[in-house]
Amino acid sequence: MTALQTHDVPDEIDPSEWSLRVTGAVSHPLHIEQTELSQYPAETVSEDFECVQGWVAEGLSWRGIRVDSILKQAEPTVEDGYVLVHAMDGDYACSFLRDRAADALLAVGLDGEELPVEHGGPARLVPTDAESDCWESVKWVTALELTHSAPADEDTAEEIALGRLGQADK
Ligand SMILES: Nc1nc2c(c(=O)[nH]1)N[C@H]1C(S)=C(S)[C@@H](COP(=O)(O)O)O[C@H]1N2
Ligand SMILES: [Mo]
Repeated sequence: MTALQTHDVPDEIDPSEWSLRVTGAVSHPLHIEQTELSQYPAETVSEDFECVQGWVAEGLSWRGIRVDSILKQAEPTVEDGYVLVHAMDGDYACSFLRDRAADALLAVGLDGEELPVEHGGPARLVPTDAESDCWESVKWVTALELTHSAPADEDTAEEIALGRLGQADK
């Protein structure tokens, strides 16, 4: 398997409704439209992607914006803390230590093309450290919420992903 698997796009995903909010413990909450993304510096990262279900996609080339450059603009009011990354598919959200989120890429391109909606377009979080779990690669990212302490109940991604284990091929 050298490509990402293609999963059904949930009904609530409408790329034309997409925008990115940066909320929570920040001095300047942001609301970024898709057309404004080109104002941020972009870079390319090559990675393999491995799902806990046992499949691997090798040599993916992601193009996107370092989350750090977006967070800096929002001016976080806490030194460390967490970033809860929200998606457009319902309650799906994943929590990261602030430094890890800052190092991640907000990917808008894949393998030289615009990131397709079935793989999380307009924007997907791509952690750049080797130790990331598949559910941390949040598709359809719509908000970055800065928090002081670790979000508990709202950090749903792992539970949703593991809840699918043994069901479909996700
Ligand atoms: N918003 C959102 N992101 C998500 C998921 C999801 O259900 N919703 N599933 C995760 C899991 S478990 C995997 S393996 C990958 C699958 O990515 P793909 O559909 O591009 O193959 O997306 C991750 N990101
Ligand atoms: Mo997964």
